[in-house]
Amino acid sequence: MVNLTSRPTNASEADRPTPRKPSKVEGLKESSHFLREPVASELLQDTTHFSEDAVQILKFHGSYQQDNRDNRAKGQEKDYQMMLRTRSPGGFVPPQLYLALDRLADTYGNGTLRATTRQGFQIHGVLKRNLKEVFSTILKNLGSTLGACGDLNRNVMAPPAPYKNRPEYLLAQEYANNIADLLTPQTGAYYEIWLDGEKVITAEENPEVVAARQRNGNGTIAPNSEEPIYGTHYMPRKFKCCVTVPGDNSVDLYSQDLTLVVMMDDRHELQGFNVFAGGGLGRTHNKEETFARLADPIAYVDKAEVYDLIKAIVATQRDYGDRSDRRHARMKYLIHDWGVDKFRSMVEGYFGKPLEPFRPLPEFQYLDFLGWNDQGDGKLFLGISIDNGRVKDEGTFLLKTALKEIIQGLSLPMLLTPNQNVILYEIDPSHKSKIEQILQRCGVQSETQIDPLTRYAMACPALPTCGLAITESERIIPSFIDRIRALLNKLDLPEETFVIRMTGCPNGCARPYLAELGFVGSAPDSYQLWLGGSPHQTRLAAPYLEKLHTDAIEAELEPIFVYFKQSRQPAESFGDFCGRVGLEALRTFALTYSPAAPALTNVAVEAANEVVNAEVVVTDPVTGKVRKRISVSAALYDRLQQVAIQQGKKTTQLTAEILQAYLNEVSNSQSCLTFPSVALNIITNG
Ligand code: SRM
Ligand code: SF4
Repeated sequence: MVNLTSRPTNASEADRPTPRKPSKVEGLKESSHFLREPVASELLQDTTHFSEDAVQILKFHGSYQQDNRDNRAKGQEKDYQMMLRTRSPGGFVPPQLYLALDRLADTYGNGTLRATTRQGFQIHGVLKRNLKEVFSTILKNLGSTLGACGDLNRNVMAPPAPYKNRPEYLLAQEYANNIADLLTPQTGAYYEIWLDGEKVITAEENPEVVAARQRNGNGTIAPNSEEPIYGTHYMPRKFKCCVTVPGDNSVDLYSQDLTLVVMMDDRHELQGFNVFAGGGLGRTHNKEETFARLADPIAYVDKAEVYDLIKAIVATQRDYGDRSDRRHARMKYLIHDWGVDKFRSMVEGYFGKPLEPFRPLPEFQYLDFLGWNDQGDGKLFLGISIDNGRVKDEGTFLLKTALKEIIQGLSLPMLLTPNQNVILYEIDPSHKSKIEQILQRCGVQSETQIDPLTRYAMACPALPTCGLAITESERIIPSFIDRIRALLNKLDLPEETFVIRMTGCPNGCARPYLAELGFVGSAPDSYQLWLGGSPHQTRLAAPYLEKLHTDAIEAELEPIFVYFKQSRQPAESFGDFCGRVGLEALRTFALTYSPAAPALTNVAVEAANEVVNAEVVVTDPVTGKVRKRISVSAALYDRLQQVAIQQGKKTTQLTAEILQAYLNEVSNSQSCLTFPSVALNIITNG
């Protein structure tokens, strides 16, 4: 299905999508009269829930119908409730909106707010009859949910760093906002349904954005449509953008459909943007044709043409993305199927001229901006870690109360981070101690007080609200982290830390495929285990195990951690180690690993010396007989040396222990055990 009639010159007949039956959602979009029906009619009905058709259209407005899965009972109606998600470009939440969300969560929701992995807030647990009140309150308090879900451009991300003296960061926020405006649906449906047609006062749109939305370069828009950029059928699937600055990967730039990197000149003036495209993480278990994919570098674009390029990329996906199979509809599959060169050439058709080559960039690093930071203009900002983004009060932990008190008292704006945390900014230094007192009184720990495993971890909501969850995620990750920390302590790795991410299904909402250790729900109480992502989320991890049962975490992770401890390079991170040695080496090591290493007695160091010298004859101390000739390869000797250093022993001592174990084995059994296998066993078991 194709929305618009005029096609760019670079498109040939062969490029036209093969006509296939459009998916049901395409029909619903077409008959929705630009997102009005059946939502508008069903909202007026006195029912507990919407029909399946209405649910699909409701998503475009920023709300999902869910049910509390903890309360499912055979023969009874589901415990229906709505989730609403804010659209907050760059994570910006003004104080008035935060306080409104806080109130709404208490009055109509489940009493919590959930900071998401795309810098939005979610309210869960809203009944259908209260939906309009919640929508309208958000709208009247400077918020929006339009386009937070559905086949549209989703919340545009940007680094949550309010540095006033670093123009590149200010520009990233500004352009995130402008892209969000450019790609906001223009339908009147949203205000008609939720505000009875009343318009709310919103910030003035940038005139360049307004002009770009109307400019029809080479078929990028349908000039007379209520939706000039999207047309009647909107996008084939969700579309995700971010803007970042060179070197800052706080936004997980490789996971996005479209990433812009702010490019400045030597005088700190904006020149243009480097553009990546084609990232995406959602997949389905046992369907190889679905996969997580990293975004590719595509081009550089001058600042004057950036909106035209964005429209050209959107138009390419809009017109050529798969509209029959929703599992194959994200732009990553278009780029995968076409290859980057063809994709670039098709985009050039809509753009109207050749694209400039991508420019060099420094390495990207993950930054979380937690703790107290200087804003660069005399004021401070404070990053507060939130476990899995859940803002709540529970027992003596009163994060929700603390945030409300601080924001109410000092009227501070907030930036939500892509890692489910919050940053409060515009803080006068004289208020620092007051804020610290409130946080302390409410039991909110600072970033240095929490385990770094927790600080860098993320988990999606999964059960009980997510209808797609196979396993627990947010509710179980704290116990997983405790167990992993206990295991690391046992293995004498108490300082070790790495990025852990967990999801309750393979859709990848907490971006587990970019973590150093990823858990992806695969069967009841079981997780796929992904290893080898980088600490800075610049590389995809790979699936090591298909179904790791929750009971087997220690048993499966211990060999991997031991191998890591023994064979890591200096300062090598866990993810980099797994990525370097590869899954096969990890599996081989785990196969030969036995946690219960036999206690070894100390024996003849002289004998060990001879062993490392090469061909030696060993006399069995029990029988006095010469049993075997043993030789040691240079490689094994190197390994012995390495392991001895790691175990804090002399090479001679380690070798002696190995020799003793070998002799014991041979004297106890007449097995055909070989010296290298004994040696390896001891080396690997430490
Ligand atoms: Fe997601 C669907 C939660 C970020 C990939 N996601 C869902 C739904 C709405 C379930 C549903 O369709 O019924 C989840 C609601 C759960 C609940 O109870 O609240 C859900 N996704 C989330 C959030 C709240 C997770 C979180 O821990 O914060 C994130 C909301 C972000 C936001 O503010 O917009 C969230 N989802 C993501 C991300 C990460 C990202 O965007 O950076 C991804 C992977 C990146 C990507 O899109 O490729 C992601 N969510 C999905 C997918 C798979 C999409 C695909 O291409 O296959 C689905 C299922 C679908 O769309 O069919 C999904
Ligand atoms: Fe739900 Fe799966 Fe997303 Fe988790 S990853 S929120 S289980 S869709």
